[in-house]
Amino acid sequence: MTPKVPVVIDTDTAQDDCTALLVGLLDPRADLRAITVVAGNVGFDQQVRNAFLTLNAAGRLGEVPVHLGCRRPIVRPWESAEDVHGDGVGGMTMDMTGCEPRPEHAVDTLVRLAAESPGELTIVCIGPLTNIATATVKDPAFVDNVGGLHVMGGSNNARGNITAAAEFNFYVDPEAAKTVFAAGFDITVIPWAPLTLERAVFGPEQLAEIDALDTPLSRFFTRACAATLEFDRSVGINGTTHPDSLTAAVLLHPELITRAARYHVDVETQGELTRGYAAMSWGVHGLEPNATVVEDVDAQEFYGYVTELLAGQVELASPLR
Ligand SMILES: [Ca+2]
Repeated sequence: MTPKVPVVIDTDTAQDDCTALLVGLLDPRADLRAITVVAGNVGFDQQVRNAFLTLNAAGRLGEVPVHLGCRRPIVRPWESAEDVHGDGVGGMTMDMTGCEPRPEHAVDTLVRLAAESPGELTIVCIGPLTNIATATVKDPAFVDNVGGLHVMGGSNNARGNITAAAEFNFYVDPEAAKTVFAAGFDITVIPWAPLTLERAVFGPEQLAEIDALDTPLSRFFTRACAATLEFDRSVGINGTTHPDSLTAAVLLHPELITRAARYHVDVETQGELTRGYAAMSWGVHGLEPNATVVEDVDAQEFYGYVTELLAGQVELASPLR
């Protein structure tokens, strides 16, 4: 049997973060050791509720600890994407009795879990990089103890989403992103554009197929994606976007990656128009590469992988409303 991949998912839990958590919770290759929450998409406490809703949807409530991380970016005030995501789960609720986050702060959890198995843990970073940067500052050994980071963020010489220049995760906490890319981690980047827009959008026919699965997981997916789908259509994207779940999926199934290259990645913190812009230099500017950027994936295989997960049957501890 293939050994399991030890992983923590660091998330600003809304919409596709939920699908990424499902990947970590349902794929037998994943050994998901913790979920750590960071300020990002929607209100912090709503993100925590969304994490518990997703644990329940996966039938794994109580099995994976949830830790609360930084409630705002390092330097700047928090900016939400609630206009994109609503509450992040399409208004779903459940009885939250017993859904208690662990008392340990997420930054301490990241430091501890990395130290417990040096070189083995991969952190799937699908929100702003505030927790990761803070852990980097807190423990000088953290960089070496972490096996790798799979980072969803930036665009590879292409358009942003929150501004023309910047993708949301790096825009919200550019100082954190800059810190992380300068720290010396083994980083794999899954960018917003062009990769996500070309390879990780589920269009109307695919969403109808998922709907037709009619499992508790497919119903959860459809509801969690509904608000974002409306927003995506309003900005000319004909489907739901899945950068976060792609990030988790390529960690567990690197064969989904059909092209990747070494880049030097740095993040703009000063620009008047380019806050959070990821400068991805492709090797001709005399800069030492510090990240592997995923350039292409097998979109059909990725979609098939997600639908297979959603087709599975799970037992819910608490009914979703
Ligand atoms: Ca996210």
